[in-house]
Amino acid sequence: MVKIHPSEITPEHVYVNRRQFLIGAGAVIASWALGGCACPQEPEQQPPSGTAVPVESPQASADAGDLEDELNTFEEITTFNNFYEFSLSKTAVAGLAEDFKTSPWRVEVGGLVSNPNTFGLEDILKFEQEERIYRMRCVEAWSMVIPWNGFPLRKLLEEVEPTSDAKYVRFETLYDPEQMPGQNSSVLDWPYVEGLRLDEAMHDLTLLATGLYGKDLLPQNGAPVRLVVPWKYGFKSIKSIVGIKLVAEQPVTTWAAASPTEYGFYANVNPDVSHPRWSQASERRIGESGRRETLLFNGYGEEVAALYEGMDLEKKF
Ligand SMILES: Nc1nc2c(c(=O)[nH]1)N[C@H]1C(S)=C(S)[C@@H](COP(=O)(O)O)O[C@H]1N2
Ligand SMILES: [Mo]
Repeated sequence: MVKIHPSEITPEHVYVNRRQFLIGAGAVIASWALGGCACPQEPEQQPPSGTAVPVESPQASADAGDLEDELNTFEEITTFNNFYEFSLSKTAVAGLAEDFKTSPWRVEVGGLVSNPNTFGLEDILKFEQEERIYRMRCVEAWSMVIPWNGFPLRKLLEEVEPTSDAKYVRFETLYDPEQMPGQNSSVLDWPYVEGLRLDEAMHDLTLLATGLYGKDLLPQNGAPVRLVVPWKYGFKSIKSIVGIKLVAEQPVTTWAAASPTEYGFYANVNPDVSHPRWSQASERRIGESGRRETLLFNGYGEEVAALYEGMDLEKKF
């Protein structure tokens, strides 16, 4: 049980000089882009700017299985955020979330489990924290590469001991309209809810993140603890979690309820299944010009494709 000590925090420049492997892609962090953020501001339900533009040839490095992906900068990752509880404007979230109170924080874990428990943040930080560099692909067709700190959700679920009736996991974000101004509007049904099938939740790639770039998560990224499911569209990676419930039935999730023809429960990244209003075949990596090919399962197919054997991934999007 190791908590990352402040003295062990890796400065950004050390990250970029170390050669690191992207989990599941064998990708090497080769160099460092100093470019500014070309941050557009698309609301979740509008196609990103550039979608109508013909797709440029994907870079040679975008071949599946042999990616050379650079990390996005700390600045990019912390100033371009989807977090509708604060704002629909990606560049306004960080400022509005600045004073968000993340301590004390409790995550209630219950439902179909033998050993329900409420974990304080201090308990969550007792799980051995590791670093995972993952691609994140938003359903809006932009992406980033983020060095997370956290631990497999599986480890927490094993402690509460799901019963044999548990088939799905339901996650809930904090509901606190006084702190989260976006919750005063009915743009979505609050609190934000997400869900996974139990085997997806137990998969080694599924992370509970508590930090990035070796620092505690900032509010805009879902402090103090959020989910990261790298082979699914970003909206599955629910932020600022206060509740985790093991359930028998597939949970009703916020985006799927808001617009079922556009957002499914599974939401696995799939370049062949277009969003009704834009193609998912390519994406814009924040900080890059041009576009990259989007990869099936966001490039994590080797690890996760077996979870969906026999399923119609177009119907069960
Ligand atoms: N509670 C909550 N979680 C959320 C969202 C949100 O609006 N509310 N947005 C999602 C979307 S659409 C994306 S792309 C990612 C963005 O994570 P990031 O801002 O840390 O990059 O968070 C996801 N988690
Ligand atoms: Mo997203």
